[in-house]
Amino acid sequence: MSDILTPVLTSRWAQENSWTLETYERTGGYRAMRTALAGHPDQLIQLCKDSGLRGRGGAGFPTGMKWSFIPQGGEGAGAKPKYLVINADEGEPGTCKDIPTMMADPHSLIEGCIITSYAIRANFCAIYVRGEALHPIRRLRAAVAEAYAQGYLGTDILGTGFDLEIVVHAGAGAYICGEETALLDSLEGRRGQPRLKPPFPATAGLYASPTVVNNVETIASVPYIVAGGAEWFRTMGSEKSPGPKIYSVSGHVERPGQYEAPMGITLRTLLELAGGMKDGIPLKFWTPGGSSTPMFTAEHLDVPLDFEGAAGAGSMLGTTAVQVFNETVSVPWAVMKWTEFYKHESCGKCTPCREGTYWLVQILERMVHGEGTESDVETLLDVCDNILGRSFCALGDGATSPITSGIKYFRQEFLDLIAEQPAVARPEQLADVE
Ligand code: L3W
Ligand code: SF4
Repeated sequence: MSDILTPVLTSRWAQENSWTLETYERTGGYRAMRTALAGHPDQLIQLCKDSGLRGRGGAGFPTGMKWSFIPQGGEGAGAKPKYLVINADEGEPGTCKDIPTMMADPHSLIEGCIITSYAIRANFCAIYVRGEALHPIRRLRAAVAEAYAQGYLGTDILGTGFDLEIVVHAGAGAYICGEETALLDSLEGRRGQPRLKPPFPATAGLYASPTVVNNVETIASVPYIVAGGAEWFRTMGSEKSPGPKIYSVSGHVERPGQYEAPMGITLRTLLELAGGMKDGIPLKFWTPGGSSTPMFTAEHLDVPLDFEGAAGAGSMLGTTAVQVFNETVSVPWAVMKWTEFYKHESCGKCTPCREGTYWLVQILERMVHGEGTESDVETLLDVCDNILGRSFCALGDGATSPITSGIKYFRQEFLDLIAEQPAVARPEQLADVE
């Protein structure tokens, strides 16, 4: 099984003091930066395009193409500055890949930030970290300080004439601030709520200037692409979804954790890596990429977990947060808990999501507590239909995924709640889930 483990992004995680500059440099760190700064920025954009790297935050947008949207030229007086913003507001339920990356290998992200900033001609980079993640914030700040002290950040980096400042910014703990434009508002000191797109951040982002917003894992991949080349990167994964990926596996498995593997791995293989189902109790349902991605069942064990494979089977790759649930778990109960999360995190800006998530929770809670009515399943689907595609941002759409997919695969379980009115609210069900 070890032959399918890459590892690239996690290659330093087991090293002693893996987070220090000393370990990073001893294991080849900051060499890619030297290579990159010796070349032309446009070569880096082309390299990123050639590698096929796609955004690791959920949407899979081609990274090199995003960089190329930053307008170049017009560097004289009046030209707007360019910015790089790292979305480290990891908040999607089940997602735990960016925080471990920042804890174990913060310099890979910093080196990626330097190379990317040079490529897009940015002299300022903000890393927006989820506010609750105190330890990663401290570790990242310590690593940034090390990089400044070594001359890798600041003015005239390594005598190349390139200047870069990096600021590690702590968010205030709102899921919506993982949406890129809400994140930008929050970074500017405003209440984090999504902006209308277009204009996309590449045109008008931070302080209305051209801004690349990329996920931590995306940018941490960049030094490896510069060091190994586009062809090497494409030896992993599939043609349209190349490269390695960190899958966060949680729930009813023997060994929950982060597993790095080439894009396109299946749940069947991931389960083998994670020691199989906990206590041998069979699989019932799972999410390929967090709760915002429609759930899968035991029928989907061989779906390739890349952007095309997940979409082809009716879901999304999302953040590759693989949450695994065994047969003891009530689907309506799990769906209710996820929906409570979305209701709580809805920013309230638009009516379909603000009101819709409220009503979804009302209906699910009364069903789960044995007080449902015969029309509840259809009402749930109707409310979802009025949220999906009618909300201002992806949070509203994501809130409907657990419900519509749960009813799609387990409709009878919802109907049984009404027919039998059993008491199924059993929070202790997941007490042993790590
Ligand atoms: C310039 C254009 N730029 C698109 C850029 C856009 C963004 C990226 C992707 O949502 C998904 C969501 C969550 N000119 C452009 C352009 N861009 N067209 O490309 O954009 P988009 O709109 O496809 O997606 P998004 O708004 O970034 C991300 C899902 O991921 N998700 C994520 C959850 C949470 C986390 C987390 O906790 N860290 O990621 C899980 O499934 O639901 O569908 O940069 O500007 N013409
Ligand atoms: Fe806010 Fe929800 Fe509307 Fe997004 S969909 S803008 S989170 S209310």
